[in-house]
Amino acid sequence: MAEFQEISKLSALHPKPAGLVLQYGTSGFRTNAKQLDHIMFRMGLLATVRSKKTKATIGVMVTASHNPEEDNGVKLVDPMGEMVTQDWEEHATQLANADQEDLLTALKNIIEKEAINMSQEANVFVGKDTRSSSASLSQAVLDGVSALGGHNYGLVTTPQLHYMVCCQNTQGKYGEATVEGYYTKFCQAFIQLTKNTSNRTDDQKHLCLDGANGIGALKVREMESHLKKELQISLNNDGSKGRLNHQCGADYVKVQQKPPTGVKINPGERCCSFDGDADRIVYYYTDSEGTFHLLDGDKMATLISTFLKELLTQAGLNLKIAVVQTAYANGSSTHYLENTMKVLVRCTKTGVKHLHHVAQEFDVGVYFEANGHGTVLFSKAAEEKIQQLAEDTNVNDERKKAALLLRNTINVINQTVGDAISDMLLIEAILAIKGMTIQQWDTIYTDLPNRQLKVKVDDRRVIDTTDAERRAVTPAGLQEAIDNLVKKYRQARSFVRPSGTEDVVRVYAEADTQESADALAHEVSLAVY
Ligand code: 16G
Ligand code: ZN
Repeated sequence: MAEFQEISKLSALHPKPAGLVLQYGTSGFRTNAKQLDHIMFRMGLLATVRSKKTKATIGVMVTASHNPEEDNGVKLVDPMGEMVTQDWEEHATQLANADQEDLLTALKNIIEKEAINMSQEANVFVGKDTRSSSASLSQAVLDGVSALGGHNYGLVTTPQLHYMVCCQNTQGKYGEATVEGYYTKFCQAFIQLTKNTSNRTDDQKHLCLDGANGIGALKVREMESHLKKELQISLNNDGSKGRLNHQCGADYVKVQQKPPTGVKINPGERCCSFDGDADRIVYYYTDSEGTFHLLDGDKMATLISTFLKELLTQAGLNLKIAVVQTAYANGSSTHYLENTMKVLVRCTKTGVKHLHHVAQEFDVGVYFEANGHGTVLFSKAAEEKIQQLAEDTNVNDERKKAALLLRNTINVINQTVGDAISDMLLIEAILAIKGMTIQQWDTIYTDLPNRQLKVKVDDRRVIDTTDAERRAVTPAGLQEAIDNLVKKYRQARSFVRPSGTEDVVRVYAEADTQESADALAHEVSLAVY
C-alpha cells in the first residue's frame, strides 16, 4: 500500500538508535530528549491507527511534565480524553522498540491484531509543552501522522489537549475544541460560582501562582481576561527568566516542602504551584513565624469532597460519593474522610489512570494523588439528576441553590484528567463560597509527619507489591521486616514500591513525629538492600 511506502521513507528520517529499549511507563515514554525522535515518529503512526480503530480523534501530548528541561516525553490520549488503554500501551512499547528494518512489520502486526480498516479516516490532535526540544519532537509526531489529517495545536497544557480531544469526540457537548473554548467554559463556570459570594476583599481575590516556568504560566496569562478580575493572579516563574521546573513547580514544592526559590511570599498569603505541563497543583502559605504549610492533593480532595457532600445533602440528592487515593495519601486525611466526613475512601495503585478508573465507579468520584494530580468525575446519571433539579421549578430555594452550585461546579471541573488550571478555579471558588481562608482550610485536619526516600538498587523489579502497593510480596521477608520496624513507632505506616518513572525504589513512612517518620523511612530503606 502507498501509505506503507511513505512510512518507510519518512521513518528513515527518524532512525532508532540501535540497542535502545524504552518502555511505555506510568505516563508514556519519558527520557532524555535526545533519545526520543524515533519514538515521537512512531507514536504519530500509532496514534493514527488508534484513531482509525476507534473512529475518533486521538491526542498526542509531547511533555515530560515535572522532569528537568533536558528530558521530554510523549503520551497518547484516548477518545474521551482519558489515558490510552493497557493493551495499546503494549503496542506502543512494541512499536517503539522494533529495530529500524522491522518497523513496518511491527506496525502491520498491530493493524492485523486490532483488525484495523486502513481506509478509515484518522484524526490526531498534537500538543506540546514549552521545552526547547518540544518543537522538533512534536514535528516528528506530525511526520508520523503525516498526511492523515492531524491537527497541530502547538503549545497547550496536557489537560487542555485531553479536553480538546474529548470535545472533538462528543461533537462539542463538552465544550468547544479550542483553547479559547476551554477558557470560556471553565472561566464562565468560575464567575457563576463566585457571583453571589459578596464581600470578597481584594485580598481574598488575590492568588500568588508559581508557573514552574512552563506552559501553565503562558496559558494563565492567556486566560486572565476571562476571569474579569474575580481572580487576580500574581504570576511568578512565568518562563521569562528561569528554567523549567528548576527549583520551582509543584513537584519541587511538594518534595522539598518549601516554597519555590526566589519567590517572595507574604505571611498568610495564599499561593499555589503548577508542574511543568500544568496537570498538577499544590497550595501553600507561610505563617507569621515563617513556618511553611503545604496543602497537597489530600487537602484538596478533602476540601472538594466536603463541599460536594454538603451540596448533595442540601440538594436532597442521594448520590454515592467516594474519594480515591493512593498509598501516599497522608493517614490523617484518610482517617478524617472516613471517620469524620463519613465518605467512602478507596485506595489504588499510583498513576492517574488507576485512580481515574476507580473514580468512574461512583456517582461522584473525587480522586487525588498526594502530589497534586486529581479531579472529580460525575456519572452521567448524577449529572442528569443535578441538571433536572436545577431546572425544576417546584423545589424549595435551598435545594435549588444547591443544585445550581453543583451544576456550575461540574462545569468548572475538567473531568478528562487532573488539571492545575481547573483545580485552581475550583478551589478558589470553594474558598470564596465558604468564606474560608487558606489557614482555616489547612486546619481541617493535621497531616502526620512523613518522609519519602529513594533507594538505588540493582534491579527494582525484584520488589513486587500488592494491596494497592501498600504491601511487598517479594523479595521474601521484606514485608515482615517493614512490619517489625513500623511496630516500633506510634501512628506509623510505611511501604516500598518500585518507581514507574525512575530507576529507583521509593520508600514512604509516616509517624507521630518528624523524627520518627525520618527514622522509620531510613530503617526501611536499609531493609530494601
Ligand atoms: C507519573 C504519574 C503520576 C504519578 C507518578 C509516580 C500520570 C499522568 N503521572 O508522573 O500520577 O504520581 O508518575 O511516579 O499518571 P513514580 O512511579 O516514579 O513514583
Ligand atoms: Zn505533569
